[in-house]
Order: sequence, then structure tokens, then C-alpha cells
Amino acid sequence: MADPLSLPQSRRRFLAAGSGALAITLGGLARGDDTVELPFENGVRPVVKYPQKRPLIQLTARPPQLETPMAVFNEGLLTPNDAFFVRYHLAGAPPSRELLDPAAYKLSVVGNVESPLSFSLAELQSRFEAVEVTAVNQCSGNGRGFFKPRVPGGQMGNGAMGCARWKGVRLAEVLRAAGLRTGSRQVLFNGLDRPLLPSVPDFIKALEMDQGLDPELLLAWEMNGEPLPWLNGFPLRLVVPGHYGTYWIKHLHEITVTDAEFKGYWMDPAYRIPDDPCAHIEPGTKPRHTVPITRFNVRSFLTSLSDGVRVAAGAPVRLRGIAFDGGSGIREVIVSDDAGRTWRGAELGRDEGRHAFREWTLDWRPAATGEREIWVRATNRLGQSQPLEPLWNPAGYMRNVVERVRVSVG
Ligand SMILES: Nc1nc2c(c(=O)[nH]1)N[C@H]1C(S)=C(S)[C@@H](COP(=O)(O)O)O[C@H]1N2
Ligand SMILES: [Mo]
Repeated sequence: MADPLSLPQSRRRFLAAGSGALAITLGGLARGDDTVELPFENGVRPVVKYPQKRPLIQLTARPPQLETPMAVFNEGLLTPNDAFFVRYHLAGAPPSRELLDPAAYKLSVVGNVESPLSFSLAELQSRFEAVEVTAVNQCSGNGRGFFKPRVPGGQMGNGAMGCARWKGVRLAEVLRAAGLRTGSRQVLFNGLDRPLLPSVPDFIKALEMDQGLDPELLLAWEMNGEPLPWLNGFPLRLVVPGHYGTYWIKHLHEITVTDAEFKGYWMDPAYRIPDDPCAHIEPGTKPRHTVPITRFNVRSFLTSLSDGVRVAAGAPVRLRGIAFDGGSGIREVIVSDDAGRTWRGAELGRDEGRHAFREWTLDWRPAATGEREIWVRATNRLGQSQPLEPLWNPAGYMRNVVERVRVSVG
């Protein structure tokens, strides 16, 4: 077996494996070489094979940032580990092989606690009950590349999301084992990746105490029945169902309980949204007040047809896609093939829980020839839906506009 901790294989090698398959598998516009073009300006990306991953769309090499081709979401509700997106912030990520040695690995629980604790992975697994949850992980900037006006930050298409079955122990039980002292206010999470320059702040995230005690939050070592891939947080990561990926700290090694509000860079000014019900302000303006980003808004996608494809007039086509939200669950998905004039209800598929992707299907028979746009719109169980126009904010977070896929009927 290939060494999972070795450097990425060369792009040439992937090319040799056959780039002809690209057009079918990537969902973007395949360019006939080892790149793909996402449908926005400067959208050309190399397609690169990393250890434990199939060839994925590369945003940056240092640190590795990879997005999942849209067609993968058509394969099933669980995103395979080898296709799951990868996001890092620090040039020193992922952590080195020495730091990730499972034999040497320890998770420590320190700060405002009665008894500071330290666990090996085996101790954590034997001391607490293992539980599982199927949940979506999505980057706050998923779809950022589509915003107009453009916003700074990683220019991603919609492949910075995925749904997996996570297995681990409840964070709340681990915190209780350490014993929270009075006045405990926040829980901080730090991973083994570190900045290379002293001027860059370490990637540390904070959750309020009540959220830290939510029984849904897991310290997970397994994803879809396998140990976490190296690039997805081996050996242990935080899983915060319904919440943006920024809180899902990978290579987690230190949990600190504080009695004050943490002011680190990655909580403020980073990862904040306008304090407004839609996290939205007029393009080009600055928000007056911001708050930390929290839960996903509602999203839905057509996964069975990629933008620009041709379908035969008069022949039935089964449309298929996914929808999800921040944890209430999906109530309804509707589809329009006439730019929003009329909508039809799609059939919802298997319910894998309110944090999972929900599949939808709809039988469609395109009658007239010509260019059509298929629009998809989901509503969650709280009655929240998706806007027809994108809601802009300065960091390009929480994009959830009704997606449109152009199809030519001929
Ligand atoms: N240690 C560490 N954990 C991290 C990050 C990071 O830079 N370092 N990035 C976060 C962000 S912003 C996202 S979107 C998710 C992505 O998870 P994935 O790489 O497993 O897809 O990891 C989160 N956990
Ligand atoms: Mo993210």
C-alpha cells in the first residue's frame, strides 16, 4: 500500500491514468489536460492526486486545499473518504508524520477544569461510549468563487462540502470527566497543525459552553467506517453537526476551557458574518456589527446533470440531487424548468437524519427544444428556504442562492 503520509503524486502520473474520464467525472468543464475550469473568472484549477484521495480539484498546494467534483454527490448520500474535500489555513498544515504518530498521540483537556486530563486514542475509545452521526461538513466559503462583486478568500466552486458517517465519543462526556469549574464560559479547540511564521496566529476555534455540552458534538476518529484520512484530521477531529466546517478542528490535540471570551484571530476578525438575519449587506459596504458564523442555511443542488449538458427532447430524464440545512431537516424540494414561473415538488429520498444530505428525485420530460435552466429550491422544517438572488457579504460566506443548471434540449 502507498504510504499515506508521503507527498502528493505528480500530476503527470495522474495524466497517465487517463484524462479522458475527466469530462464525465468532474462536472466542471474538462479542458482535455489535467485541469478543470470552474464556471467563473480565473476558475482554471489543476486536478491533483493526494495520498488516500482520488484526483480532486486543487485550490492551493501549500497548504493542501481540495474540492470535490459535483458529480461525486450523485454517487450516493455519503461522500466517499477519498473524494471528501480538504481545507487548511496554515502553511504548516497538515501536521508532520512525527506529530501524527498514533503511538505518541495525546488529547489533553486543560484550563478551567477540576482535573486536567490527557488521553491516548485507545484510552478515549475505551473510557467513553462510542456513538455515530451522519452529518454534512461544509466550508463557510463554499461557492465563494461565484460571488459578484468578487470577494477575497479561497475561490471555491460548490465542492467544499460533503456528508459522512462520523464515529466518536461525546465532547460533553469528556468535559464532564475533567469537571467544569464555576465561571466556565467557552471551550477552545486546537489542532496539531501550526503556523510556520510567528506572525501568523495558530488556528484555534471557540465554542460557547452550552454548545460544548451539546450531546451532538463528537470527538471523532472514524469517517464512513474507516479511520479519518490524514487530510481530514487523523487521528481525531471535532464534529459539530449543522455548523460550518471552521469549527470541525482536525488533528485535535488540545481542549481548553476558559472563563473569558477568547479573542483569537480566527474568531475575530475571521469567520464573522454581518449581524443580520440573512448575514447579508449591500455589495461593497461594510457591516456595522458582526457575529461568529454558526449554522448552515438551507441549500440544494441538482447532481445528475452538469451545467451545459445536452438532453434529448421528449425523452424522460430522472433528475436527482441533494439538499441539507443546519439541522432541522428538509421538508420540501421544488424544481422549475422555466426560470421560476412554475415549480413541481420533487420526491424526497431516504432520511438519514436531520444533519445528513437528503436525496431528491423528479421525473422530467423536456418537451420543447432549446436552452433551459433547471432551478432547485429546498425548504427546511423551520420554513426557511433559499433566495432567488445571492445574498452578498464581504467574506463570501453562506452562499445559498437557488442554483441554476443550464441544459440544452435537442
Ligand atoms: N487543524 C485544523 N482544523 C481545521 C482547519 C484547519 O485549518 N486546521 N480548517 C477548518 C475549516 S475552515 C474547514 S471548512 C474544515 C474542513 O474539513 P475537511 O478538510 O475535513 O474537509 O476543517 C476545519 N478544521
Ligand atoms: Mo472552512
